[in-house]
Amino acid sequence: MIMPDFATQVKSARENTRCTGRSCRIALRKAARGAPAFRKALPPSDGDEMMKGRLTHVDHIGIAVRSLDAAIPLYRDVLGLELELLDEVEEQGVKVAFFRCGETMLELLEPTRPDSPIAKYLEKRGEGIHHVALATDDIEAARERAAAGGLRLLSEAPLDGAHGKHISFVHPKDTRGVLLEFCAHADDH
Ligand code: CMX
Repeated sequence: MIMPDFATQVKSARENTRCTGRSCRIALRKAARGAPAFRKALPPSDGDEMMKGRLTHVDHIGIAVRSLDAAIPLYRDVLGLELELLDEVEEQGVKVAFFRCGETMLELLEPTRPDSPIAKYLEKRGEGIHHVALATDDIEAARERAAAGGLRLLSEAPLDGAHGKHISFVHPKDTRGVLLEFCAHADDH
């Protein structure tokens, strides 16, 4: 489906909902969520196909750190977040600590070996936000949609991640400089 440009979408929403300013932005949000009264403000989509591999929420934000021992007290004791899980993902060369913050988690990542992607990241950019992970209940469909949109997937199949999840990365150069991860509970896949 080819999406009209942004100006055309706003014009169409204004015409269809006869609204301006803030109310128009609300109408566009409702249209984007598929609220029936506003659906006509957006171009038609083939419903079921669009739902497959839908990205439902930010599952976690990955933060590269040099040392979990040094970083955990900040997030647990100073910020007061609940430390939910410590894990090691051998395949990725990382040790991780997950902190719950509502529906979203913060994942601190420390490299366990020099060829870990996190070690390379720290060397080049220092500590900071490394990736944003988006949850889906169908990781294969999310991968297919991304690939069909011309995005480069960084593995040929989903990988095992922490927390018993299946994960898959998209190249940051294809997503405006953000390393995106799709993740799904193993049971969902
Ligand atoms: N976010 C944004 N940009 C990034 C990035 C990141 N996390 N990592 C690398 N880049 C950028 C680099 O800055 C560089 O840009 P420039 O060419 O403009 O300098 C470019 O991408 C290439 O980076 P690189 O340092 O040469 O690294 P590689 O190409 O060898 O690898 C990447 C980059 C993303 C392909 C690799 O890190 C990868 O495969 N990542 C996915 C796996 C992963 O990150 N695992 C750790 C987390 C595991 C977990 O959560 O469990």
